[in-house]
Amino acid sequence: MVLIFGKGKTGLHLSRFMKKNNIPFIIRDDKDFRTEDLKDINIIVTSPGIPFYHNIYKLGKKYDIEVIGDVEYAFRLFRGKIIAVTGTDGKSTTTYFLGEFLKEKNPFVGGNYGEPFIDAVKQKKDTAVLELSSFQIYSTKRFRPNIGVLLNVSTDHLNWHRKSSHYILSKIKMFKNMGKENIAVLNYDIENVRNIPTKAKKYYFSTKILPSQVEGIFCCGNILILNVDKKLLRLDISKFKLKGKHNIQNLMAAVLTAYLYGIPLKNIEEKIPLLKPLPFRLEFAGEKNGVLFYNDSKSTTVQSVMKAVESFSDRPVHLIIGGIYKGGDFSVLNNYSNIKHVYIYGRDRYTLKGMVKNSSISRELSSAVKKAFKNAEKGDIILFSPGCSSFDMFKNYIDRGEKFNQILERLTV
Ligand code: UMA
Repeated sequence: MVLIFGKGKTGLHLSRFMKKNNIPFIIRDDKDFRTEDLKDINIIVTSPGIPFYHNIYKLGKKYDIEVIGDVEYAFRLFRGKIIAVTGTDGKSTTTYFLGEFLKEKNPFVGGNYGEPFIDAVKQKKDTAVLELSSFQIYSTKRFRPNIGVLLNVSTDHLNWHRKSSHYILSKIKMFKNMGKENIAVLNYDIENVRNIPTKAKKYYFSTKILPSQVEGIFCCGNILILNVDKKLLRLDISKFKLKGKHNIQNLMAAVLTAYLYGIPLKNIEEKIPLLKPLPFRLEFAGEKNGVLFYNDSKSTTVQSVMKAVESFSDRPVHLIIGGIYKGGDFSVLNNYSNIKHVYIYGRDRYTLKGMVKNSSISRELSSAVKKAFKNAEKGDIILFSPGCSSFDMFKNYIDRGEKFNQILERLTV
């Protein structure tokens, strides 16, 4: 019998799958689990949010019951091809791009982004494009994708992983499992990503010209150059709508991956002008009194705040950050000359205030927005890029983004 541990979205989808396939199971979480529940259990399947130091792992060891995450469980049952995207930032956007490029193949697109991987098994899909968080990779054992994409690595989620080496290890894990018939798509510009240990064939993406012997993709202005199998191919991206260098990186990773998967370059090129920012990912939210508002509620790391600020390098920015601090050095924000002022709100506002010089604090998001609007002049940008978790005041980043839009609607000129 299976013990599903966790009663969130993952637990719910796992239990639906097991019901449909007549797999005996019980579902528990911290609130109702008792050690006696382990009596007839031969495997425990955890949800991504169950940390590696949780007691369920210790109990599994003690009673000799295997404990695996939902991704490993689905992997053992899935018969199609897997493209897995991971990294600290840009995972959702890159996964979405890939979903668009592969659309005619009708792939499953999910993982950390949207629906859990088990749904791909249920739907008997030929291909799964998965966004995987470090939480999800950590709880795998044999999981290995046909194509693995690593966008970047920085020390996000230190509160969950406790040590940065642990976090980095979990990102590397899936590449270690890959064999020479698999493909790794890696960021050439980050040394520890470039040199990641794997037997998979490596292809790279870079914002600088790649040496001719290195296979991959790089950009020159509005042109992407693909160097694969001794062929040099060009791709026009002048109609690509998303802002920022990081989105070019995400695009390059997705184009290269889709091409290596077998999608003709012409079909990929046609889709590029149609790509849109994901909701609450540096999304234009409106204009008031000549002041432009951008909603980047999905930003939960200092790296994503930096990328958002850099996207407006030619404009004065009033930056709003705050929530639950997950680690990272926010003092880097002191180096940006385009930031006029930083408005900090939420539970960990004092911690953040200690790092950011030109800043002020408010308890509520609405007061921070009002202050920013009062100070902003025509042509300025008000950028909501919290860089922290949302759970102090909101259900998740979507709820947080929606609340920001409501505050904006009610702002009086
Ligand atoms: N629980 C416990 N004890 C714990 C922790 C959790 O009992 O210590 C149980 C509770 O019953 C709780 C449930 O586990 O209700 C929650 O499980 P979960 O946190 O794994 O949440 P799910 O609803 O299953 O959502 C998960 C992902 N959540 C996390 O990784 C924290 C979702 O990513 C993902 O979309 C979903 O699976 C589908 O695959 C969200 C996320 O915030 C979007 N991800 C992080 C991020 O993007 O930064 C990694």
